[in-house]
Amino acid sequence: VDAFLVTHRPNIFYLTGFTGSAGTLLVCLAEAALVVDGRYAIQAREEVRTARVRIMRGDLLAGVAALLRATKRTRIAFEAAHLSVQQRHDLATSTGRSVRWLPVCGWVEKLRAVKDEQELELMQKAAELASGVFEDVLALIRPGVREVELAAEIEYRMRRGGASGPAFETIVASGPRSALPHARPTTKPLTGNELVVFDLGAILRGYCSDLTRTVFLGRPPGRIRRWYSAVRDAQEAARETLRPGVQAGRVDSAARRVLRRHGLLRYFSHSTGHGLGIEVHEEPRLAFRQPARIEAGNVVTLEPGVYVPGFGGIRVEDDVVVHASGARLLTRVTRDLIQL
Ligand SMILES: [Mn+2]
Repeated sequence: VDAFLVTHRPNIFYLTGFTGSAGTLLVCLAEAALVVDGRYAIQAREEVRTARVRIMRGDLLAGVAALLRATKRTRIAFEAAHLSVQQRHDLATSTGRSVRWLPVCGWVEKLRAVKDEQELELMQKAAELASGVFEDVLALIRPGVREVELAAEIEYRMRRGGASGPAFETIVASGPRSALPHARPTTKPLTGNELVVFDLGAILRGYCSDLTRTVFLGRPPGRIRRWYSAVRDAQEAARETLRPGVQAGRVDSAARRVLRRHGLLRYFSHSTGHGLGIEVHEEPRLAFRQPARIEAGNVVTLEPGVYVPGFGGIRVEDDVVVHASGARLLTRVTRDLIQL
């Protein structure tokens, strides 16, 4: 291709360092141009070293089309997953028949999946921030406090710790609501003798963390202790499988095997983990029969769980980086069942 049009913000950030909310990147063989509007003129020039900054009035894609008309580039790749049908139509209309638009997928995502030392340092800090905040908030967890209050405390403290925001909407799910893997916090107060799932993550200088712990308020009955250790063992089995060259699906099945042995597999309703970085869900996916190979430098979550409808759920999630010899933990909170 003569050029590659990058429209996905996390990809633009990865390639240029630009953190603005609107921008389009045109990568050619010898140079690249970041097209932004006047709001980002100062910021883009400060942040971006790897591309020329072009300030445009009006629609950014129309600006890109004008650039392309002027440069006689004829084969342009675009990010098929990150351009709307309308945008694709408008581009084709404004560049005319001289330009061939080629849909491509995952070009930058594939690069992003392998983190360099500098990225790993940031991700370690993002993981430590989430870990520290969770440990601090433990002191506030007691019967009577509402889910939303704890979620607010977590997000506030992450922000105070330097996060630009939460990596996703913080989950605090208590009692039967903990059986919903993506429960939103409600005004429900915590009560005694119930499970509470906390899932939180911080964005620190562009990089995400993602941490889940399950707490029991009171003395957990034997059944819950057994389920909890099955989930923890499933996570451990996945972690032991994780190394460069292994298929992502094998990491997932290592966790599934443990849960099956405990008769809990039918309560595990999602995949074992996902890549983590500039986005909270990225490559590689640790999902059922996923054939992609794990590489050194991948950062993934390991988060098996069991969700029993009407009763409650248990999930344990950590972030790990893959090294030549295996997986190293980035998050650092006890993985024992926390009793309060
Ligand atoms: Mn996760």
